[in-house]
Amino acid sequence: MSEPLLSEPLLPEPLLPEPLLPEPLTGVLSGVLSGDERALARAATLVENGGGAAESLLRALMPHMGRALILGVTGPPGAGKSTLCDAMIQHLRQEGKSVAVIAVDPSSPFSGGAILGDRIRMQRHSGDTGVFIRSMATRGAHGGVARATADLAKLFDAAGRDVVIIETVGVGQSEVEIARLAQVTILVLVPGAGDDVQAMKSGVLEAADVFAINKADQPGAEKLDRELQAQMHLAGRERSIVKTVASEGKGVPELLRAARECRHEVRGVSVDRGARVDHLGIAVRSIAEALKFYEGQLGLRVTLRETVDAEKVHAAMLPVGNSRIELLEASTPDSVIAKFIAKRGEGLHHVAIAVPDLDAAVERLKSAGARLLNEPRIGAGGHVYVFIHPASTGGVLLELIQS
Ligand SMILES: Nc1nc2c(ncn2[C@@H]2O[C@H](COP(=O)(O)OP(=O)(O)OP(=O)(O)O)[C@@H](O)[C@H]2O)c(=O)[nH]1
Ligand SMILES: [Mg+2]
Repeated sequence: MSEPLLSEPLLPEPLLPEPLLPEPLTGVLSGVLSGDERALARAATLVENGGGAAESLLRALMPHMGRALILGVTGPPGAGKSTLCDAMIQHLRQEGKSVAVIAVDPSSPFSGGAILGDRIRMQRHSGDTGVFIRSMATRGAHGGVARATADLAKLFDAAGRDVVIIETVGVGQSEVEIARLAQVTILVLVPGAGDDVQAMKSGVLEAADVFAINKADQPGAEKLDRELQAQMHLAGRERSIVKTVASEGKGVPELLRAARECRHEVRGVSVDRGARVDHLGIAVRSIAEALKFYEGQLGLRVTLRETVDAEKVHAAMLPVGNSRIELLEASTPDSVIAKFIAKRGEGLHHVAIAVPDLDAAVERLKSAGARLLNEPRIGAGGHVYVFIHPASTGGVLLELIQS
């Protein structure tokens, strides 16, 4: 057997080590990761202030990010956003979920008046370490608020909070921007008094993933529901509309369910936690030739060979960790692999990603305008798969497989 190739270092020089965190930050970092609330408060202040220390801390926390559900709650002043947040916190705590809230108040650059109100509304959770509430005034720094809010959300995510709620008053463009930081944005509207849906600022409705018609105990909720449905129908968009009475906790479980379902769709393909690279398909003239390298030199092993008649290919599978390399050889002269090699030479033919819900992924890709090459069909190993044209993917044929 030949020498394994990887016994030689791949890189001429070792990679530079990450700069170490300054001493005081390592304490904050370990505190944040171990769930210490005081460390989290210190980290939040650091992150809010921005600058080099904040950057270093966030970089060090990066491997721990990506787990939280990040919910935006926006809507006009007095719609009941804080009351609704409070009711959602209550419900999430009963489920055993930990929560962080970022209350952004762009309307009062100097006084903390409204923010104080928010704190009071949510303060029944103040003794609960499972709830961390941070209020932030905008201090007139426009781009800065979005940045600080995004970074705080990342911090709370890395700190292991299951749900991060961002409350903003949704009246203008900058708030819409903040709403976009969230994975799912809930737009809180109330019946009656001049909130004609048609007159609503453009961009505000578009920012919503889920509508909450709050104060549904007051007249006009049905009318607003109908108006919203009509508006969504016109725009060709499907959005959940949930009626709530935040002050009584009514409709809150339904609202959270809608938000979670929506997040599932939003994350459907690439960002989905369950998605992974299934295999890399490499077009070769001869599998036997290629194996001299992959088996003989690299040290991988073929675990399965098969011929897929529908695609006119011979395939050899070589596992690499959780995924594998698939060597593909044309089984007939008119095989796509033969055509590929004639046109582009041997090389990477496709990348295959396994997703937990292929149908949802396909739906989403279609509505987003991606170019699918086939309807989902059954291929090698009984897997259902679909191909996406390289024009949509940056030049690589992409295969999605039901995992
Ligand atoms: N009748 C009724 N009143 C509600 C409901 N939800 C909230 N309220 C009341 O509406 C008022 C405003 O509620 P907040 O939760 O402060 O509203 P907000 O949207 O956070 O307000 P800002 O942060 O100032 O923009 C409060 O007096 C609440 O008690 C509801 O479902 N029904
Ligand atoms: Mg509020």
